[in-house]
Amino acid sequence: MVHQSFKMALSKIDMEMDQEKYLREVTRHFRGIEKPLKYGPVIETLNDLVAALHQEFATNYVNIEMVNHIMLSYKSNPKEWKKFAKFDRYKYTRNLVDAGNGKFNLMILCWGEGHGSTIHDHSDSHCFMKMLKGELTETRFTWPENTTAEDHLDTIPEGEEFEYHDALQVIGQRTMGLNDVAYINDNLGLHRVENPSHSDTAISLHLYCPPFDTCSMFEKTTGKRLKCNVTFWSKYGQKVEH
Ligand code: 2CO
Ligand code: FE2
Repeated sequence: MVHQSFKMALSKIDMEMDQEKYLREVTRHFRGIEKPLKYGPVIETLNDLVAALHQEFATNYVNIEMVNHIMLSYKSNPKEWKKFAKFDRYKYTRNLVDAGNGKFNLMILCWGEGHGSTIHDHSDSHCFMKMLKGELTETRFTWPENTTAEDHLDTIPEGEEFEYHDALQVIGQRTMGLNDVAYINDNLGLHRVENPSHSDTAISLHLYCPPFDTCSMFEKTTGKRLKCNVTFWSKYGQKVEH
């Protein structure tokens, strides 16, 4: 009887628990892992990686440590991903590899020499970023302080123009090399990612769960926030016409 009601409770959770809500909730606690798990699946190819991710996201109970393990375990093989690696001359490109049945997005980002992102958030999703080629520097920032010009009224000299600054603070910086994985979510801050090389390109594999198509960009010196759409340069190896 006890067993029966336990099963009923579980199936109720299964039906009612929206995976997106569940993943966003785990976002508050997960911090990323640096070594593959001892008991995780063996990932030898990009196809293995995609298959393992589909298996992991098949139910509502995604083990985010396992997702991290899968990203860490894959060893970059250019032959497997080169059909997705499409560059633009002026900015980094986002190339969709797999839409994960709507539960995650797997994509390859191609960074030309010196290309970089704005400072941005990740729309409350998990973001795993793995190096496939070259190096990327990730700089993390605090969220802008939640203050308004009114908080500064007593410090504004009367009759003078007040320019309100709320600069973002740097929390940390790291340079990632081949096969490294970085993890970020909104609780860990904002980031900017840049290819520090002026002679080599860089390529990275990103997994976002849940997927998102808008995020916010931030101005470093003012903390000003701007909502923006994120788009794909190509999908499944085919260029997207805008
Ligand atoms: N988040 C950025 C994007 O999806 C890339 S920086 O690494 O997370 O365009
Ligand atoms: Fe990012």
